[in-house]
Amino acid sequence: MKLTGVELRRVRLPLVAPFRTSFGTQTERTALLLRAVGADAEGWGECVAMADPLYSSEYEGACADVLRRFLIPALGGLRRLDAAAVAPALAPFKGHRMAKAALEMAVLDAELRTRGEPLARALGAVHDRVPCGVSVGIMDSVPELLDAVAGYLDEGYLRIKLKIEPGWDIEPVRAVRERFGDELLLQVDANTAYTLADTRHLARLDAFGLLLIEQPLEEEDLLGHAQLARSLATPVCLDESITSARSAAAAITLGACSIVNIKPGRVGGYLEARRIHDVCAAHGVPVWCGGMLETGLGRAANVALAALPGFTLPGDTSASDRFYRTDITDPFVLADGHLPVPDSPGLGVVPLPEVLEEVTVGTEWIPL
Ligand code: OSB
Ligand code: MG
Repeated sequence: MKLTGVELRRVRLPLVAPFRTSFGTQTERTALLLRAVGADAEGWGECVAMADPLYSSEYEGACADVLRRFLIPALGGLRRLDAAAVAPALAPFKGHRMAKAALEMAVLDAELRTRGEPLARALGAVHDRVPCGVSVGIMDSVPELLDAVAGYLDEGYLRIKLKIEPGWDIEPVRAVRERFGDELLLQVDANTAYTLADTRHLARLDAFGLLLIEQPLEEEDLLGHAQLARSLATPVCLDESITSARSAAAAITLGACSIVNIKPGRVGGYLEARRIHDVCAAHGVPVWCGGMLETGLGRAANVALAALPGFTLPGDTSASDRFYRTDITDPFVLADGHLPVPDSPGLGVVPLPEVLEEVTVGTEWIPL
């Protein structure tokens, strides 16, 4: 069955509370959703790019543009819905991994729904639920942070990740460790906010028994991360720097990281994400599933991925209500610190029509 076209849909969802990172403060999530339509099947994709190019070079408007002008038209030659054929068909176009990932996700969902196969099974999942962590933004004060962390722990989250930046690192980490004890699984994420000149400062985090420090230095700086890793007891984990299975292999070989955050959007899709999982497993490197404030669509797929055997650390696979009062799918609800892995065909979830209508800012049909 051939693809007849793809609908691009821009949605806007308010966040339950502002989310501050070292690169900015978000109060709403705008996102691009894709609906790949074949003769008798359709599939959903979600593009994780943000409104502005602050996390990486990609942003929503550019993703819509490259999808409409280059990527979707390049699938006109596909003779049937086949997710494995998407990346090769898009390979001539450089970069734009988040846009490519969204398109592959939509085709993959359509293909699996046609076959009646859940995404988790197709990827090689071995669990029917996954342990969940939560990413906690930078706050105005330490007491406010402690209240937020206490709330998440009450909800059952099994691991806490603190966003850090220069001026918000040692003290908040110390306060959380002192208040919640040594048993708490705790890690930090700098989103590239430091330089090698901060090495001695970051080594002060070694006192707090962190699981890892995520992406302290800039995206391109694998050698810098390798040098930093030699000076820290805290394991270095990479997020932004890992854009493919090849870059993961390079980072591991160089000693730039000993743990990898896998985000399918950042690496061009769920199939490349699985290859990164495999490369890391072959090197004995633990992985965990990152998040990009996904709606229920991307969340469903991330939970399926996180059920693969190498995902041995809790991910940023939090419940729908971590960010959204009303998700566009049936909400993912935490049970005993875990989320259930969807077991229906494809993503296993679909948007709720009324909610989708409410959050839609605009739609565009790209015929093939
Ligand atoms: O670096 O992991 C990150 C959100 C947006 C962009 C980058 C990151 C994040 C998060 C939140 O930390 C993850 C989530 O729960 O979706
Ligand atoms: Mg990160």
